[in-house]
Amino acid sequence: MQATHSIHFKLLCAIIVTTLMVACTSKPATNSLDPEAPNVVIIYVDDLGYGDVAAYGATELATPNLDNLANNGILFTNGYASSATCSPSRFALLTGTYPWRNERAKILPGTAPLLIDTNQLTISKILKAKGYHTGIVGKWHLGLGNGQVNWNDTIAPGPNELGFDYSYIMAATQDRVPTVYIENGMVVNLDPNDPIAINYRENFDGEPTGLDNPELLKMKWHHGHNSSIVNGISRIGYMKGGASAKWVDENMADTFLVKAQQYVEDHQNEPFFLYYALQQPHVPRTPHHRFVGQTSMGPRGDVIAELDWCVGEFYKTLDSLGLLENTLILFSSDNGPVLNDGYFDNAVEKLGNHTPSGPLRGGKYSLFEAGTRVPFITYWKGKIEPKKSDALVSQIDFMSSLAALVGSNELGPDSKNLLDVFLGNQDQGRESLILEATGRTAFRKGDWVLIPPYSGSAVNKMVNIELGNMKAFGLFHLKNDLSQQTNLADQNPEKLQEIIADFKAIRGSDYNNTGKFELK
Ligand code: NG6
Ligand code: CA
Repeated sequence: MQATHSIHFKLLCAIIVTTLMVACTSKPATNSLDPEAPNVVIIYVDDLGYGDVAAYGATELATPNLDNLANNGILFTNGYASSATCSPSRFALLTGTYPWRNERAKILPGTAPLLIDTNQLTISKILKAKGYHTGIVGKWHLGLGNGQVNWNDTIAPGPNELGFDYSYIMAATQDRVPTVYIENGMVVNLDPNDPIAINYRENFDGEPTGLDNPELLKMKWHHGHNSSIVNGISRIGYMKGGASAKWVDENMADTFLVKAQQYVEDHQNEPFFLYYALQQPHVPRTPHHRFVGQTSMGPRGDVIAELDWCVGEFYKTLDSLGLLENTLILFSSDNGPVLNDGYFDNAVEKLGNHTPSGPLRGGKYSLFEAGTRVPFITYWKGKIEPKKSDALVSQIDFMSSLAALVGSNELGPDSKNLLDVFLGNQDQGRESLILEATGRTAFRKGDWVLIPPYSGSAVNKMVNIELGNMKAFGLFHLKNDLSQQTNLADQNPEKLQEIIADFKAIRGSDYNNTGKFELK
């Protein structure tokens, strides 16, 4: 009896040892990385303004967890998203390429094909090639598939074809169909007997809409957003089927948080890169009931409180696993703030004294500063010394900088290696940067910003935001005039010409998209 036991035991040991050996030797050949290589986390939020964070000057909102990162890391005062809207900013972040180089880099519908060519270099590919495990949790909004997506089958290409080993995403935005989560290309909880169909042009017979069935709505639409109704909220686009897979908006923050935490737990023993893209405070603003009423500002304030809490809980996970000293955290927002972005949610009425843009002019969709200048924080416990930095930096620089961090020589086409600036060893950022807003571009150079003339209304009346469309060139000196009140173009003709020339050198002669290239 004793002997049989010991034979069994030896056999078991042999099996375990062999399994471990196989497991070890079957690691990918690329994984030559030092196991101590730092983890990288990009925490990316949606429509959070420069003035929405207490560390950036907000007095009416508490954001203790964002403040923790900002006050114990580097708070950048001149940190930019590449665009004043989402898809172009995300495109630039992941590819290190200016969005105006890709004519499809506009706000995408939920049915858009993948915006990034699968041959194009991405941050995730660079880190994966260096042996990192790579994951994305949250908002994607970069298109999926090749044009004809069957939502009931594997959805590809998508993040998993762009260097992400793991993905748990919403396809587009919280206000666009399909309103389902997609994990590694498969809709989560889909019942094959209730297939999903999506159409952005016409409704499916018999399906209620926000336009025809306002009695079914718990949140009313203000402009747009009057198509299919999901969870009492009408969306952009029409959707049929997929009942068991539909998300519950109020649980979305928790869902993404748990997935992000799980990802870190699963990969704590290897170098990982996580792109954690939260949906707040984009519309529809649907705080979990734990956060309802936590601020005096209604849903917009409450989802910022929720966002802040999520960042805090995620931080605690890194802390409890002992990963903070070995993880670089980059925090930013995809574009500036907006109040009424299409639903009646009291964002305007309950704003009180809060200023989502802080001292900046404009907001989401705008070529003025608040469109693209956003909260921008780097944090690495024990490695980054806390400070404020005025260096000119952009999310487009993450790609080349992270490549440098992991010992890769790859450079994104428009991305600068600012690793030393992001780590606080240096204060010299970019010399210049092209800003984009709904297809228009402006040019920041040093303390100056140049906005070329654009036709179109000065103000988008629906969202009540100044777009930055001016009849003549705008030239502003941001150091002396942060809120862009004084146009110095007429007073400084030489400066104006100098900056136009620099702008053209990067952007090309057709810098304001007139289609009229200048004759030499
Ligand atoms: C706009 C939507 C807005 C928002 C935005 C995308 C209307 C009228 N407005 O077209 O609500 O969804 O697209 O926001 O439909 S972003 O942050 O993803 O770029
Ligand atoms: Ca956005």
